[in-house]
Amino acid sequence: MTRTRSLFSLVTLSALLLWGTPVLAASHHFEMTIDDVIVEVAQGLKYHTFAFNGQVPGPLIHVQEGDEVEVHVVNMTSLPHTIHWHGMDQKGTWKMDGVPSITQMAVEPGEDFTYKFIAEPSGTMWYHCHVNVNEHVALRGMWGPMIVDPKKPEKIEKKVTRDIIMMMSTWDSVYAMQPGKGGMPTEEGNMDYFGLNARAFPLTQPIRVDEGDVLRIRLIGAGGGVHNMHTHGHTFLVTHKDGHALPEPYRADTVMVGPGERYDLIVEANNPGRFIFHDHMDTHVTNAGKYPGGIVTVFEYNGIPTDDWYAWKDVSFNPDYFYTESLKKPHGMHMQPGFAGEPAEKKGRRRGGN
Ligand SMILES: [Cu+2]
Repeated sequence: MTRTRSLFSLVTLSALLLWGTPVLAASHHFEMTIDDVIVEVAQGLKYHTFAFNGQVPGPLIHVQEGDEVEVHVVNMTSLPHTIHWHGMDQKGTWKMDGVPSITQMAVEPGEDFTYKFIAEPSGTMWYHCHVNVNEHVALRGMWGPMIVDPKKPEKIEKKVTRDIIMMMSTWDSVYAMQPGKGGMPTEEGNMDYFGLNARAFPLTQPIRVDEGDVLRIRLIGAGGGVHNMHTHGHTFLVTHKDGHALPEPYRADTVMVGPGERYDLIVEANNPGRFIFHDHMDTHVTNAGKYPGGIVTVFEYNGIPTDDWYAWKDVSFNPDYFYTESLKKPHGMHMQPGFAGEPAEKKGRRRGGN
C-alpha cells in the first residue's frame, strides 16, 4: 500500500516536473463603462475621448490562456460603440467579436452588452471599439491592452524583470473637441500630434531601469499610423509578433509597427546611462510641427546622476505609465489612475422633471 502510494507520488511529482504546475482555467468578470472624457494628450492640447472606464489608454486586462473572460460594458457616451478583442480566436463565439452589423448591433448610448469568450491564444493582445474606427480608434483613444499569459512560456520570457506596454497612436488637433467628427482619409494631413500611451513628449514618461534588468517591451500599433520604434545604446531581440512566439527571434535596433500590429522586444539593460527610445518617423517626434515631442521616452538607469540641462530632470515619475506595476498584480482588470481624464460636460442632456 505504502509502496503504491509512494509510487503514485513519484508519478505525480514527475508529471509536475515535466509539465509544470497544472494551471486551472479561471473565470473573470469585468465591469466597463465608456465615458466622454477630456484628456490632455499633449501640452496645451485637450482632447475629447471615448474612454474605457474613464481612462486612455484603457485599463489593463491580464489573464491566463484558456481563462473565461466576461466583460459587461455600459455605453455612457452619446454615440454607438462596440468592443473588439483583437487577436482572440473566438472559437465558437463569433458573436463576441465586437463588429457592428457583422456580429452584433452596435451598443447604443445608454445601452449595455456582455462579451463572453475564452482567452486564446496567448500573447500581447488588445481591445478596441469597432464602430467608426477611423474616428473612434484613430482619434478618440478607444483602446487598451489585453495580455494573455501563455500556459507554457518561452525560456526567455522567464528572465524578464520589467514588463512594459507601449501603445502608439496619432492625434488630430483640428477635431480635438469635436466628438463624432474627424479621421476621414481626406483629412489625413491633419495628424499633427503623436502619442505613446496617449501622451506626447514631454507628457510621456521615462523608463527607469537597473543594470541587469531584462525588459520585455510590448509594442502595440493602436492608432492609424506607422511607427518605427528605435532604441539607442541597446539592441533588442524581437521574440513575438502579434502575440505569437517567433520560431527564430531576431536582433534589431529598429522595428516598424503598423496599425493593429504587436511586437514583443527583449532589451537587456547592460549599458548604464540615459538613452532615448523613439519613433524614427521623423514627424512623429514633433508636437504640431515643433521638435521635440511625440513618441519619445528615455531609458534612465538608476544611479546615473541627472544634469540640470536634462529635459526630464524634474519629471514627476509615474512607475505605472507603461503598466509595469499593474502587470505585477494578480490576473484581473487593473486601472491606471494616471491615465484618467476629466469628465466632459454632457451636451443636450435633459434636466430632471420632464
Ligand atoms: Cu466607438
